[in-house]
Amino acid sequence: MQLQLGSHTLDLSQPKVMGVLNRTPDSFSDGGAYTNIDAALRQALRMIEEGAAIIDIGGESTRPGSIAVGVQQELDRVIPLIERLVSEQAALVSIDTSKPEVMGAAVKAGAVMINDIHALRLPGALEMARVCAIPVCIMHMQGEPRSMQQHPYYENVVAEVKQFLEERSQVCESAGIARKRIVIDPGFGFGKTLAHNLSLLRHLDEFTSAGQPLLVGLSRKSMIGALLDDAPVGKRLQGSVAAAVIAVLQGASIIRCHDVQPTVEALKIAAAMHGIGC
Ligand code: 7PM
Repeated sequence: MQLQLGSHTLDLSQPKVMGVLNRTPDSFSDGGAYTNIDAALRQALRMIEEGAAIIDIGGESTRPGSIAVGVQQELDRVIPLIERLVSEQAALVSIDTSKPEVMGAAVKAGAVMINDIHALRLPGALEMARVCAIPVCIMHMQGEPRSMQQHPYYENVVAEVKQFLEERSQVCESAGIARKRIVIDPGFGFGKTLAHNLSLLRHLDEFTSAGQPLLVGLSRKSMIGALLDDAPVGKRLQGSVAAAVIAVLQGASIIRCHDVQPTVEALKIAAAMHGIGC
């Protein structure tokens, strides 16, 4: 499978890593705007050196319990960084947003992919993604970030998440977004209990049947912490890498993560197993 990202063709026969770059105040808290953008740029360049194929840039915190930010604030956080990264021709940039205004501005600044945890459900997002004509990752989420972890409930989490992604893919297609540009993501941790997340991981291979690339984000998430005797975020590296390996063995093509170098190395081992052909 291949994904056309601007003028670059991403070969997904080997799993690829998407490095996370959050431009939210909690991730780059000290100093003025200039220091912030420099620190963010350095982090992006480091992730590229370590083997990230895509850098996912977000200016809106989506962590459980978080509150929404305004359009201008989000633009201020992400656009200068995208412009600098793209001008140095350093990276393929994905814009992590649900707001059509931010999608449009980011693509104008050089982003080549849209990552939307709301799966283009905000007013105007579907139309903006169509006009941008670049790949879009649509993610499943039950509820909204503010409250989604309060009472996640499913009759059958795998069937329901699959059905949602298929329905949204159809809506996107009807709106004029080519199916080969639609990447799907079950949304680990987004309105899901540990048991729900584990069911999704166990049955992840079922999500590849539609022939669309599968992206997953497991890095540092609470499910990893829960499985490691409530390890804090800083102690979830090995668990996150293990989860990434499981995900690619189950058919995931793109791994969204924070710790690029260890993840890239681990995925090379997993990919090598498929490579020998005997
Ligand atoms: C707290 C909880 C902080 C979760 C940050 C997060 C995904 C995503 C995020 C994902 C796609 C994080 C997440 N997770 N986009 N954005 N898939 N497509 O780990 O799993 O950054 S936010």
